[in-house]
Amino acid sequence: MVQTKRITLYASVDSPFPHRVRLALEEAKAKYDIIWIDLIAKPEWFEKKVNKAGGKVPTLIYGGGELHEDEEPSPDAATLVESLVILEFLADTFPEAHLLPADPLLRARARTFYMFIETKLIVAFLGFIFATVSADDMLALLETIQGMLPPTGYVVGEWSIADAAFSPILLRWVHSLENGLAMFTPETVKQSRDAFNSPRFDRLRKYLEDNVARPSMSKTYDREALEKTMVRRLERFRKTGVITSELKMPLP
Ligand SMILES: N[C@@H](CCC(=O)N[C@@H](CS)C(=O)NCC(=O)O)C(=O)O
Repeated sequence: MVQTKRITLYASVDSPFPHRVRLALEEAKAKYDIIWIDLIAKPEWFEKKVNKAGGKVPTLIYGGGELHEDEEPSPDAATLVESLVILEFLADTFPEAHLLPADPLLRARARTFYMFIETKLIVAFLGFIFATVSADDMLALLETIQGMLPPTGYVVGEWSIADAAFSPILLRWVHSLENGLAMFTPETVKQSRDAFNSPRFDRLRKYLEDNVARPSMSKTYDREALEKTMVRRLERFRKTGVITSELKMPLP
């Protein structure tokens, strides 16, 4: 894989957004460094020195030398934010990896799909975890997404950044039903699990299995670490109503 500049990714274990980027980096067989950011005790230096526009992960530094915590990237390095933008950048930077198909129509289809995930699924998923979106609504949305998939394979046939955009969220939803690390009720869990394991979702289950079987997923998904962070995140939510630095709900 041709790669001319150093890549440093700032990521957190629980967030699906840096996970998207790691999937693409692994699929591209890119060489990259990771600096982990604990979002619940976010270090001040991250926003002051690295991502001055909000201190969010993922942040990808392209160029410059090796970076350590509490260190400002060199001025000749580029700072990239927004997971979908970074996915597109990686598809352009690693053309041999075919992170997007060559056919313009398939490329458009991949982008339409990830925009749907971005505008509909992200909000619904957060709402589901924090109990403002019902099991029925979440299942109906997942059924719509399932309907966008081809009969076999990935979103546009071959694996692409559309799958990187979707699979980290789907996986977290399924695992939240297994570990109960969310604010929803046991009835919601049962209804959602029964539905997901029924023939209604055969295609989506197979799609998830196919993604989980890829080395890029096994290398980037640390379920145990994620669950530990979710416990802390839910504790903070119960005490303060804070979901993320931008999202807060009034406590009852
Ligand atoms: N639209 C952004 C979303 C990134 C985002 O919201 N990241 C959250 C983690 S889930 C974050 O870093 N929040 C900063 C904080 O909680 O302090 C993307 O796709 O990259």
